[in-house]
Amino acid sequence: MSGKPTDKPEIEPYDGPAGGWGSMKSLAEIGLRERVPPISTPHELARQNKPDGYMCVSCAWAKPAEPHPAEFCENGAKATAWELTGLRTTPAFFEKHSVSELLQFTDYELEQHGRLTHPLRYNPDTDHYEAVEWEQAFAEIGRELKALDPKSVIFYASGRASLETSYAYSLMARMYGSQNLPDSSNMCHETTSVALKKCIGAPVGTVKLEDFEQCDAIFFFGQNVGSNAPRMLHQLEDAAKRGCEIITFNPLRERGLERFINPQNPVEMTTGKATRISTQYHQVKAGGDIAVLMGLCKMVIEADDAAGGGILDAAFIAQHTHGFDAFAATCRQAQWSDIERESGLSRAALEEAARVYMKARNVLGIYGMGLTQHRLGIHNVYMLMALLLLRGNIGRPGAGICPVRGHSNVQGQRTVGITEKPELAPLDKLAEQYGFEPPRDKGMNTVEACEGILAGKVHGFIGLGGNFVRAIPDTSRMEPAWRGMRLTVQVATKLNRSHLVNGQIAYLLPCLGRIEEDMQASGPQAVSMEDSTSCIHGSLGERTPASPHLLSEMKIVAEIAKAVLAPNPKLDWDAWVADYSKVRDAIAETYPDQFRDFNQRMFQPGGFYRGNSAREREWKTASGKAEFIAPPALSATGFDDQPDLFRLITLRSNDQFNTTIYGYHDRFRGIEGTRQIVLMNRRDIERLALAEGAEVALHTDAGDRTERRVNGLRIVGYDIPEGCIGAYYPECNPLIPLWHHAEEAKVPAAKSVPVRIVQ
Ligand SMILES: Nc1nc2c(c(=O)[nH]1)N[C@H]1C(S)=C(S)[C@@H](COP(=O)(O)OP(=O)(O)OC[C@H]3O[C@@H](n4cnc5c(=O)[nH]c(N)nc54)[C@H](O)[C@@H]3O)O[C@H]1N2
Ligand SMILES: Nc1nc2c(c(=O)[nH]1)N[C@H]1C(S)=C(S)[C@@H](COP(=O)(O)OP(=O)(O)OC[C@H]3O[C@@H](n4cnc5c(=O)[nH]c(N)nc54)[C@H](O)[C@@H]3O)O[C@H]1N2
Ligand SMILES: [Mo]
Repeated sequence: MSGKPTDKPEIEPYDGPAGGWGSMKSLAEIGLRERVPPISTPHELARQNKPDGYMCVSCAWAKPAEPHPAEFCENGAKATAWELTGLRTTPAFFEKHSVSELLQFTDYELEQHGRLTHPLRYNPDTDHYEAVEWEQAFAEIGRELKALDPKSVIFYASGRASLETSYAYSLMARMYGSQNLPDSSNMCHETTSVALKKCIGAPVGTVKLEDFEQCDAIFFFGQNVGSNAPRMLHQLEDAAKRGCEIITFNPLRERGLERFINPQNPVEMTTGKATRISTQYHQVKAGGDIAVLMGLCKMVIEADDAAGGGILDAAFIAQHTHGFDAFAATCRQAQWSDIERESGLSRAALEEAARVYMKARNVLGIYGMGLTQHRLGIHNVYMLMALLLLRGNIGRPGAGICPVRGHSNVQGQRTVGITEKPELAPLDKLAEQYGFEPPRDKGMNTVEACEGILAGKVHGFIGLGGNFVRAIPDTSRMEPAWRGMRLTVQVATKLNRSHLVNGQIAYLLPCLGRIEEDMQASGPQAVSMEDSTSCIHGSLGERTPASPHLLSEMKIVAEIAKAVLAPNPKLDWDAWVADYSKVRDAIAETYPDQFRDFNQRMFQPGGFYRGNSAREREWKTASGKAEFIAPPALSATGFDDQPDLFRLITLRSNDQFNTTIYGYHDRFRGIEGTRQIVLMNRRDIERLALAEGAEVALHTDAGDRTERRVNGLRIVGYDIPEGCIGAYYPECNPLIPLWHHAEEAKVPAAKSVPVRIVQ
């Protein structure tokens, strides 16, 4: 099986569970697809997410102290095979294909040639990438950066690079004079970082793995666990078997949230007996979660009113929260007709969910992009937090909030200084530790960087991983503007579209992956990362690198730093590269509370916990208490409903990691051989006199004059609420206006884009 698109795509409902033999079969195909030598994948997978092994390059879900014999999942294995691939994208490949030609390739075609092997410079005269020496690359990048205004240069990071590299990278940017440090989290959980900081005083989740053993109910919003954090299915399965109620809100019936067969459980595998995951499944409208949560909070508050107390945790509310009275008044005034209309759910369904909430002693709130990627995304998070606060469901065992992060070190990158917000970096400490004056003004986040590029104010872009041009909104406007930059440098493992849309001077610098041995002067180097539960893990790669010409990300950052910065007696970049434990010592000095004894603790089973004030019921907020914040509207979409204006949800398939398209099998959704589809309710298809299988275009209708359109999508009748449609990311990114983003957090609102269906 090649994983390529086919002329005859198959669309059939998938009846199996998540996991099970389907995932074992898929695993076997992956090895073949990537031409990984058969013995090497099992060996590497056995080391995945183990205390003495390496941390999976896929998602950021927590790694238990006592791992399963095989602590990996189908998609983690795909990510591993993707990195270990036997295929190579060499200078000969670039001799054969011009950049203009490569621009016609799909995302899948670009990455399928395997790992990059040599540093490359774009030659605009021939329109080809050509191999260069590393020294020459660093010298020219250094010269160019020195000639640019630091405030016009962006230093992006995509959420994978280690804590060590990320710390060094953000330090280098600040020493150079730039605080333009956007991160992939600007497109992802920045909504969480802004909202949780404001309401509980900590920007990250409070839940730890042990809480899954003690919760009585889980309220689960907008996260596709079966595809995007499959190892969490183990915790959900155990909780479900204990009788924990799992109440799910998602427009789509995602398979992992319905049923799961644990591939590592021989009895389940032979009997085919799946565990039911969700006890209630509510197909909320895209953007309808504020209304859902308003309904739930209203029920709880009014039930307490009626009973004369005893349902709310009045003592907790009095001692620990602020703003309850105003919030409760808003809930009491909310009308059920509005709640039902905006959520798309009946009062009876919401009452059923609320009853579980009121009965449960300990409740977890879990969520993903379904809450964060909306115009009013921060209010989604405030509302989920409010529901938990009503019964004191935070800061005690089995209770709390759990945003499921994306990239394997995305949370950690923010922890060690990759942030454009000066208040989030310990600037005084850095000034003292390294004897320099860091920039104090706010830098650009992802959306602001794009605005700067469109306005011609940004002249340089350094990308530490990722595929920025493809991941951001408004692709058709951004690509031409991108070429106006003077310098673009991409540090990467595989070729993607961001490497083809180039500034005047463009470099593509290939780096080691996390699974590969990182040999430096003092010996092989380990690195570390932080998971979704704030636990920090060491990771040691042992694989022979894909090419002898690759450098580690740490080395590349250090060489750029040396080329652009004046020597600093307090910072020896070469010594850091020779021995990463020195970087960890430096991190521990900058963040003594969280990283003390970093080198001693990094291989502790289960990782070491860096702490969370809200988990201790210490509220670092403006009022010194946890905040109830009432929403300004019941819809999170930020636009008015109009006839035939659809809410487009941009989705990941089960066969991709963000812009990396492994193949064309969206197994759980029963879509095979194509990504050019639009999922649509059958009543909508009928009402618009369309037909399943018909080809249509999507057209954004957001009230501005820019034309945004994606053609050639085939209609698939699907179980999705009326008025909502689904289509794949990144193919549909040209439809999202850059200004259509979450208030304050500026996360592109990729889960409710106003579009019309045209022919
Ligand atoms: N295999 C694999 N793993 C990954 C990734 C990958 O691409 N592939 N990406 C990684 C990254 S960076 C991230 S951020 C995470 C993303 O993981 P998720 O947070 O799961 O993100 P999405 O796949 O975009 O899916 C969001 C879910 O929200 C639902 N949804 C959409 N709109 C709404 C809404 O308005 N309300 C509610 N309640 N639900 C809604 C969708 O149906 C979908 O099930 O996964 C990480 N892990
Ligand atoms: N419409 C829509 N847009 C979205 C989203 C959505 O749901 N809908 N989701 C958003 C989210 S949550 C995110 S996180 C962003 C993702 O945005 P990014 O993080 O920028 O994109 P990725 O697709 O993860 O990047 C893939 C590339 O990373 C490089 N890479 C892989 N491993 C390594 C490594 O170890 N080191 C280095 N240096 N490079 C490596 C490879 O070259 C690969 O091609 O997209 C966002 N965009
Ligand atoms: Mo993400």
